[in-house]
Amino acid sequence: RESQAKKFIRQHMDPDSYPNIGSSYCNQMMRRRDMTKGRCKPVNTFVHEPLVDVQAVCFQEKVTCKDGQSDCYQSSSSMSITDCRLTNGSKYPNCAYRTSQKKRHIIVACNGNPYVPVHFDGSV
Ligand code: PAP
Repeated sequence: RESQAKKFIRQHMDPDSYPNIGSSYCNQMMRRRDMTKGRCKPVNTFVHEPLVDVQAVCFQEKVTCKDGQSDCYQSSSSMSITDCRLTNGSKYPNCAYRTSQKKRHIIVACNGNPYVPVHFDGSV
Protein backbone atom coordinates (compact mmCIF):
# COMPACT_ATOMS: atom_id res chain seq x y z
CA ARG A 1 0.00 0.00 0.00
CA GLU A 2 1.14 3.55 -0.76
CA SER A 3 2.63 5.25 2.33
CA GLN A 4 1.11 8.48 3.66
CA ALA A 5 4.39 10.25 2.78
CA LYS A 6 4.29 9.04 -0.84
CA LYS A 7 0.60 9.90 -1.10
CA PHE A 8 1.37 13.48 -0.01
CA ILE A 9 4.07 13.73 -2.70
CA ARG A 10 1.72 12.32 -5.36
CA GLN A 11 -1.17 14.60 -4.43
CA HIS A 12 0.65 17.82 -3.55
CA MET A 13 4.21 18.08 -4.88
CA ASP A 14 5.06 19.58 -8.28
CA PRO A 15 8.36 21.46 -7.90
CA ASP A 16 9.22 21.69 -11.61
CA SER A 17 6.16 23.09 -13.47
CA TYR A 18 6.32 26.64 -12.13
CA PRO A 19 6.17 29.23 -13.74
CA ASN A 20 4.71 27.44 -16.79
CA ILE A 21 1.21 26.92 -15.40
CA GLY A 22 -1.62 27.22 -17.94
CA SER A 23 -5.39 27.22 -17.50
CA SER A 24 -5.56 23.45 -18.15
CA TYR A 25 -2.93 22.66 -15.50
CA CYS A 26 -5.42 21.30 -12.94
CA ASN A 27 -7.44 19.31 -15.49
CA GLN A 28 -4.23 17.54 -16.56
CA MET A 29 -2.52 17.21 -13.19
CA MET A 30 -5.56 16.02 -11.21
CA ARG A 31 -5.97 13.20 -13.75
CA ARG A 32 -2.24 12.45 -14.09
CA ARG A 33 -1.84 12.17 -10.29
CA ASP A 34 -4.84 9.79 -9.98
CA MET A 35 -7.24 12.14 -8.19
CA THR A 36 -10.04 11.62 -10.72
CA LYS A 37 -10.44 7.85 -10.23
CA GLY A 38 -13.72 6.72 -8.64
CA ARG A 39 -14.69 10.35 -8.02
CA CYS A 40 -13.41 13.84 -8.77
CA LYS A 41 -11.42 15.02 -5.70
CA PRO A 42 -13.16 18.39 -5.08
CA VAL A 43 -10.21 20.56 -3.97
CA ASN A 44 -6.45 19.98 -4.07
CA THR A 45 -3.31 22.11 -3.92
CA PHE A 46 0.02 21.57 -5.69
CA VAL A 47 3.18 23.11 -4.22
CA HIS A 48 5.88 24.38 -6.61
CA GLU A 49 8.85 24.35 -4.24
CA PRO A 50 11.66 21.83 -3.63
CA LEU A 51 10.61 18.77 -1.59
CA VAL A 52 13.21 19.52 1.11
CA ASP A 53 11.68 22.98 1.64
CA VAL A 54 8.18 21.49 2.05
CA GLN A 55 9.46 18.75 4.36
CA ALA A 56 11.13 21.44 6.50
CA VAL A 57 7.68 22.93 7.26
CA CYS A 58 7.19 20.06 9.78
CA PHE A 59 9.75 21.88 11.97
CA GLN A 60 8.31 25.41 11.56
CA GLU A 61 5.40 27.16 13.35
CA LYS A 62 2.97 24.72 14.98
CA VAL A 63 -0.71 25.56 14.35
CA THR A 64 -4.07 23.87 14.93
CA CYS A 65 -5.40 21.86 11.98
CA LYS A 66 -8.87 22.54 10.53
CA ASP A 67 -10.11 19.30 12.13
CA GLY A 68 -8.81 20.37 15.58
CA GLN A 69 -5.76 18.08 15.57
CA SER A 70 -2.51 19.64 16.81
CA ASP A 71 -0.07 18.16 14.27
CA CYS A 72 -0.18 21.00 11.71
CA TYR A 73 2.63 23.40 10.78
CA GLN A 74 2.67 26.70 8.87
CA SER A 75 5.55 27.59 6.55
CA SER A 76 7.62 30.58 7.59
CA SER A 77 8.05 31.60 3.93
CA SER A 78 5.33 32.10 1.35
CA MET A 79 5.42 29.44 -1.32
CA SER A 80 4.31 29.18 -4.92
CA ILE A 81 1.16 27.01 -5.06
CA THR A 82 -1.66 26.17 -7.45
CA ASP A 83 -5.17 25.56 -6.07
CA CYS A 84 -7.41 23.23 -8.07
CA ARG A 85 -11.15 23.48 -7.46
CA LEU A 86 -13.81 21.38 -9.20
CA THR A 87 -16.12 23.55 -11.32
CA ASN A 88 -19.82 23.65 -10.43
CA GLY A 89 -21.11 21.87 -13.52
CA SER A 90 -18.40 19.21 -13.56
CA LYS A 91 -19.78 15.65 -13.59
CA TYR A 92 -17.73 12.49 -13.02
CA PRO A 93 -15.93 11.04 -14.97
CA ASN A 94 -15.38 14.43 -16.66
CA CYS A 95 -13.61 16.22 -13.83
CA ALA A 96 -13.16 19.91 -14.77
CA TYR A 97 -11.10 22.18 -12.52
CA ARG A 98 -10.42 25.88 -12.07
CA THR A 99 -6.68 26.60 -11.81
CA SER A 100 -5.52 29.44 -9.49
CA GLN A 101 -1.90 30.29 -8.83
CA LYS A 102 -0.99 31.90 -5.53
CA LYS A 103 1.89 32.77 -3.22
CA ARG A 104 0.87 31.68 0.29
CA HIS A 105 2.12 30.25 3.55
CA ILE A 106 1.18 26.57 3.44
CA ILE A 107 -0.19 24.51 6.35
CA VAL A 108 0.53 20.78 6.43
CA ALA A 109 -0.02 17.93 8.89
CA CYS A 110 3.04 15.81 9.66
CA ASN A 111 3.37 12.24 10.89
CA GLY A 112 5.79 9.31 11.18
CA ASN A 113 9.50 8.73 11.62
CA PRO A 114 10.97 10.50 9.69
CA TYR A 115 8.46 13.23 10.53
CA VAL A 116 7.18 14.32 7.12
CA PRO A 117 4.07 15.96 5.56
CA VAL A 118 1.09 13.60 5.17
CA HIS A 119 -1.85 16.01 4.62
CA PHE A 120 -2.31 19.47 3.08
CA ASP A 121 -4.51 21.50 5.46
CA GLY A 122 -4.64 24.86 3.65
CA SER A 123 -2.85 28.12 2.94
CA VAL A 124 -2.86 31.64 4.40
P1 PAP B 1 -5.11 15.69 1.70
O1 PAP B 1 -5.84 15.90 2.98
O2 PAP B 1 -3.63 15.90 1.82
O3 PAP B 1 -5.68 16.45 0.54
P2 PAP B 1 -6.05 13.01 2.00
O4 PAP B 1 -5.76 11.82 1.13
O5 PAP B 1 -7.45 13.40 2.25
O6 PAP B 1 -5.24 14.18 1.31
O7 PAP B 1 -5.33 12.83 3.43
C1 PAP B 1 -4.01 12.40 3.54
C2 PAP B 1 -3.76 11.62 4.84
O8 PAP B 1 -3.42 12.51 5.91
C3 PAP B 1 -4.95 10.81 5.33
O9 PAP B 1 -4.46 9.54 5.69
P3 PAP B 1 -4.71 8.20 4.83
O10 PAP B 1 -4.15 8.45 3.47
O11 PAP B 1 -3.96 7.14 5.59
O12 PAP B 1 -6.19 7.98 4.83
C4 PAP B 1 -5.37 11.57 6.58
O13 PAP B 1 -6.01 10.74 7.51
C5 PAP B 1 -4.03 12.03 7.11
N1 PAP B 1 -3.97 13.07 8.16
C6 PAP B 1 -3.01 13.15 9.11
N2 PAP B 1 -3.17 14.19 9.90
C7 PAP B 1 -4.29 14.83 9.47
C8 PAP B 1 -4.98 16.00 9.91
N3 PAP B 1 -4.56 16.76 10.93
N4 PAP B 1 -6.09 16.35 9.26
C9 PAP B 1 -6.52 15.59 8.22
N5 PAP B 1 -5.89 14.48 7.72
C10 PAP B 1 -4.79 14.10 8.37
